[in-house]
Amino acid sequence: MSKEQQNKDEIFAEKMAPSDFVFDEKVAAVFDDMVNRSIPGYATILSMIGVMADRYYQAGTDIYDLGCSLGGASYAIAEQLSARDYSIRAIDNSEAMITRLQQRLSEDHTLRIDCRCEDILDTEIENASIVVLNFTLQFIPRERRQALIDAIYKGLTPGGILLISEKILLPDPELNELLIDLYHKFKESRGYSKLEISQKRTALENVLLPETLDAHRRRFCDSGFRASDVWFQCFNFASMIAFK
Ligand code: GEK
Repeated sequence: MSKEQQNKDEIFAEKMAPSDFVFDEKVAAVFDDMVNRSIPGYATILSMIGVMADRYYQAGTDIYDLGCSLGGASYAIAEQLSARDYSIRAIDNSEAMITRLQQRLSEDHTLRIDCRCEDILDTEIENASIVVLNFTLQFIPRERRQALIDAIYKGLTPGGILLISEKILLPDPELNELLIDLYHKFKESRGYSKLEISQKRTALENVLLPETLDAHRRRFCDSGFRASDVWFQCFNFASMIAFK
């Protein structure tokens, strides 16, 4: 583990005035720790994305990792495809994330990961057999999500797949509250205090906008995906696959 990966997330540890969450340098510096302690099953999700990429990657196509942060999904895919002639486009609109990812990539020239700082709403997706949206769509304004999924569908080759993970809403309010509460217990078990959990929740309120699994399914169907389903879920976090 590199020195950078050991940085502990203490961003919300002290009492502070509420403000919206942003993917700035402070977050990028502790992101590995944050994501591992905040997303139940994160390490499993990444390695399974690698396994699925290995099955569905088509030679001569590109892989897109949209909202790549520090490239967790890209690295997992690169590891699985290391013996093949793959090409990954890792995109994020946080300069802090991309600067750090570039630095990491410069340490290993065997990786075929090309990263760039760009709004994924402007990304031209073409000749893709795999598109990854690992906990990214939830940060896109709701009214722009259909157009993004449409663009992904259009850019996928026949037989291509979309791998997407999201924080989700449950239609039943009681169950929804229960899963949120269990999720907060999970965070406490990972060392976050009640104050950290509540301040982060407030910071994400206007920024991370979850939807139900049905809303996601409907959107995939409306874009033209022939089938989609959940392949992993823990509390209110779910990973889905959609097939072109
Ligand atoms: C992982 N996928 O480790 N354009 C580009 N990037 C964006 C946009 C946008 N419009 N909106 C948000 N992002 C990663 C984890 S984190 C999830 C993804 C989380 C980026 C944002 O800058 C951030 O890096 C990422 O989406 C979301 O597998 O922190 O919960």
